[in-house]
Amino acid sequence: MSTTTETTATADTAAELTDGYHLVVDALKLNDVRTIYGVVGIPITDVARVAQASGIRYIGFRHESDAGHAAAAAGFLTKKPGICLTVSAPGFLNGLVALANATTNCFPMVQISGSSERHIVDLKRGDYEELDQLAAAQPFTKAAYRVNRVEDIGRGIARAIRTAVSGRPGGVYLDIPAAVLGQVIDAAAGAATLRRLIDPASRQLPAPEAVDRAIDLLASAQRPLLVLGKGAAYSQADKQIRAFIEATGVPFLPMSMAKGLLPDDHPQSVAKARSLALRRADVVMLVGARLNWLLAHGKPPKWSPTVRLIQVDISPTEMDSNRPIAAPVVADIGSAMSALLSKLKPGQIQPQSAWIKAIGERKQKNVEKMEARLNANPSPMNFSSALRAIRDVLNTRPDIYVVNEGANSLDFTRDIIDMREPRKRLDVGTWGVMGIGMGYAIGAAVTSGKSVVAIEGDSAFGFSGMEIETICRYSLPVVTIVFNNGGIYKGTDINFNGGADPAPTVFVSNARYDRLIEAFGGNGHHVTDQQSLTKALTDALASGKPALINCVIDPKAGTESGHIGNLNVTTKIGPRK
Ligand code: ADP
Ligand code: TZD
Ligand code: MG
Repeated sequence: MSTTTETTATADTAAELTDGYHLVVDALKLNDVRTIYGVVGIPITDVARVAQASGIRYIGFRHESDAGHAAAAAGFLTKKPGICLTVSAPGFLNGLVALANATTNCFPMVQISGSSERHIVDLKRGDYEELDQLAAAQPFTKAAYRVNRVEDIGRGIARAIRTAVSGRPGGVYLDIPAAVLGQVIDAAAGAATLRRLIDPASRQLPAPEAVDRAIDLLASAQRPLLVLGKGAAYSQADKQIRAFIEATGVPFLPMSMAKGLLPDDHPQSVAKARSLALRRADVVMLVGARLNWLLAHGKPPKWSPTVRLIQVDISPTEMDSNRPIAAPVVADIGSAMSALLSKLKPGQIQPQSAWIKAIGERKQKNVEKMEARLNANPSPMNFSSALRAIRDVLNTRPDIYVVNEGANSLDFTRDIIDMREPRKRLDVGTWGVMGIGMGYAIGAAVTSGKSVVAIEGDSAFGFSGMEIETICRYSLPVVTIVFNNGGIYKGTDINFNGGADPAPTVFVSNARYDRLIEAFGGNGHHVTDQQSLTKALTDALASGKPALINCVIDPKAGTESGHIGNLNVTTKIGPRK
């Protein structure tokens, strides 16, 4: 009898109290967070445990950069910030790479990190994992906040989420010191501090005169072009964008992560006549694409010296960053495209037929050139022949996510693998960063429940390769294809010193990446020709199980830095002993 009473008393007491750990989880849940990506340890292990117990999915990684990249991918795909959880100092810094990358790419993400004792850290008394994380995060993020009292957890999480997802999306850092996580308070009082965000990413309507200006400029064009960037893909305004493009007949160029927003085989796509379209267009409308290095800063000779520009972007300060924008449209893309559509009069925008014809002819010429390369069947395989086999399998599965990184592995894949559905391609993005591969693949698989094919250079794969254990642990439908040419760009460089050390760009030749995944119960395939590649990929996709295909590519295939070799600064002296 007395035992029963005691048990009830304990339960009652527990029900009346809460702590920082529970409030973090409750605040996230209240704002519809369903998944946390992280690596646990002091002081945040119990955040993950409490999250799991309360029905939030916790995906544990082997390295924080990968957890962060997964969260960033989730942010891009869902329009809600992906959440990454890290431990103090080194774990925080590992995650920060991904947070900075998310910010650079305009993906919404929140990194929540535990941190060490403030009164020790701030006097530099030497705490376990001591670092002023708030200060360290500031320059690399859209914003960085710290919660100093348990009753501010709800406010901190609400602020972090709204900051990440509103306006131009980006990465937000939220610092929660261990002591705050451990603070115990009255449960009802704690619950009262939580807040559910109302409309965290409000629509931003364009000014009517900005819309008129844009339409007038486009209507005055003879050779108009529309460039779709990953901001357009992110906006999920797929219907309005397609309707505007089809209503106007304006040719469009998808940036790499906007591929599939309209299908790559759409008759108005100029992806296969990119250089000609950019060089000759007289009016270009940028939709969620920055005029940065990926678009040669809008400068001749890649662009016409007299081109006039329209830019649709949520960020007013993006305008004029490189070339003057004649018609800025500051708005969210969905609202902007709806407004443009509603103001557009039938037949008002008419690209010259000679322009459409010139693009069509160039496309055909380039496709024929590419087909010749794709139809060759060299032994060992090169990038084109391997990608032809992969393309033929993926053509039957437009629902599959494609993650892609490397140098030559990136360029050839982007050009050869057509995308037919929006937001199905995730790649190295604005920074051209290596290491996103397994994180993005896991983020896409977890978010969508669909299959992912990660096409990876062997160097690129190495940055996050250990996460194949994570993929196996959670039985995710991820097929990783490693284009194994034995090195960074290629596997045949020599050491100019003639010594025993390998050249800076080369790896162990004939490495068996397929055996790595077998250590964790996944399926490894080692392929050296198109037929076995086709079979391995088909089987792997049909099984829905984790697989890794070690795809042997000629070590001589590949060029320095792929398509951006021109960015290497070389002198006539060159490397020497
Ligand atoms: P890409 O690399 O594909 O050319 P960028 O990352 O350079 O694309 O450009 C994306 C742009 O999209 C950024 O300038 C960003 O401000 C903008 N953007 C992101 N989301 C939205 C949105 N919902 N509405 C309008 N613009 C957006
Ligand atoms: N480190 C990081 C984080 N990002 C980078 N972009 C690089 C280093 C430099 N780098 C590139 O720009 S591409 C690349 C590196 C190391 C790898 C290219 O080799 P790969 O691809 O095997 O992945 P290919 O197919 O052999 O060209
Ligand atoms: Mg390589």
